Amino acid sequence: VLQGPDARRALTRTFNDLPVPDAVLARIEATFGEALTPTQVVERIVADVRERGDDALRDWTERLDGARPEALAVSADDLNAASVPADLHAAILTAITRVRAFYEQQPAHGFLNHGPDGALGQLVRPLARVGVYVPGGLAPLISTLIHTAVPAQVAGVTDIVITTPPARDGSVHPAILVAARELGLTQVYRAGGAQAIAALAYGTASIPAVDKIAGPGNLFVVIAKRLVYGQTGIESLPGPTETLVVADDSADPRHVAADLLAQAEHNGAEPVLVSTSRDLLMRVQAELNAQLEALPEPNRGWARDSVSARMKVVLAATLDEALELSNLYAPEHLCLLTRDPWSLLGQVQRAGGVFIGEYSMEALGDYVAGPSHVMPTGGTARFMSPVNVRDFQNIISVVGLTEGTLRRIGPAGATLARAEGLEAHARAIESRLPRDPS
Ligand code: HSO
Ligand code: ZN
Repeated sequence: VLQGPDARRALTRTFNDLPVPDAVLARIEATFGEALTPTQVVERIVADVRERGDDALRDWTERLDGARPEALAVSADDLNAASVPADLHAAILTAITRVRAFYEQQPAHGFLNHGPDGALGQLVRPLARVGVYVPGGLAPLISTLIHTAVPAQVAGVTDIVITTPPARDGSVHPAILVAARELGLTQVYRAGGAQAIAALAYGTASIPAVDKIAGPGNLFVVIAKRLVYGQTGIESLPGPTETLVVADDSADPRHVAADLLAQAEHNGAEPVLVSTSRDLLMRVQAELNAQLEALPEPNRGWARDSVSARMKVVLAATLDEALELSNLYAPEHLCLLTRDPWSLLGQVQRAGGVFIGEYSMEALGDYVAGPSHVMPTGGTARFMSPVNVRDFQNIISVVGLTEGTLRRIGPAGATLARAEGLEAHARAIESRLPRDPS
């Protein structure tokens, strides 16, 4: 149990020391025959896909995902034939409807004010082509496709390209295909990891280059997105998930444990518990062990790995200190399980999302609450935001002034230009100002 300065130290992060699980390093050595860093691995993969395109994609998919899909694109027939049980189909539609309704409320329009001085404003335009990365790995993240593509669609993007790692038999999970179909999306490609990010950034014969890549992924995907940024846009750097629960003595230890375990079952997850009650910490510990034992495999193994390798438990002196520590950590998810959680909202400065009270468990937010579950991780919530409509639009500034305005503000512009030593700027302004009559 961490406290005071130890807690501060444990919750302070820098992006470059994103936890790299030992299993990842071991897998790199087994795959490459040498001890490379994840960044070195990504640099190799991206350079290769950039150079050799589809062939490189197939090679890396075979090497890393164990499948060698000749056709990288999912065919229209496969897309149309995909089906899932009726309850799952209905749940997919519920998620799409609720996420869409949420983003339709986001103000995302521009402005153009015409006045006597002329017009100034902002045009808002949808991006032309967006890539959505849907992680495969331990679970087919159906919801992630919905939570990334819907805000893009609300923004007005019509050309949306999906990449997702294929299963070992080369297939894409039918529920992902059904969700794509229900979203009206037809471009689905079998490619995952850094190789898929490289393909989306540089384009290959099969996969078109996009203007922005959105969506979460494992460590390699995050590093790849960082590497290709500039060639293409990225919405944020959502990587392995993390949840910080703030709980006081009123919290139900069963709920606290359940919420921590829900995210712990994600690959590489980091659960954090901050409480003002030592008694609660003890009771959550007991609950956590009991609930872990009760989970089926393979989920138990995944959750146990996150809990044993990365879980942090903090005893805070007050709720103020708990919130201060949370702001320092900048969690992807902040869950408030306290007597009066709404009273803490004003102190929340940095988090991807805040989940208030016992009926707003983060797991519900993962699916059907409304806001996208694609949120900044690794402390990037200090400067990045959850996926939203603005990520899929660009703004164009509009300047359309009158002669009267030029006369009023032109001299200040010319003066600034000369102060910068930029004579041609000053003359361009003055060329259309009336000459001094004297
Ligand atoms: N909690 C994950 C997203 C997710 N959970 C998808 C279930 N499916 C990252 O925020
Ligand atoms: Zn989740």
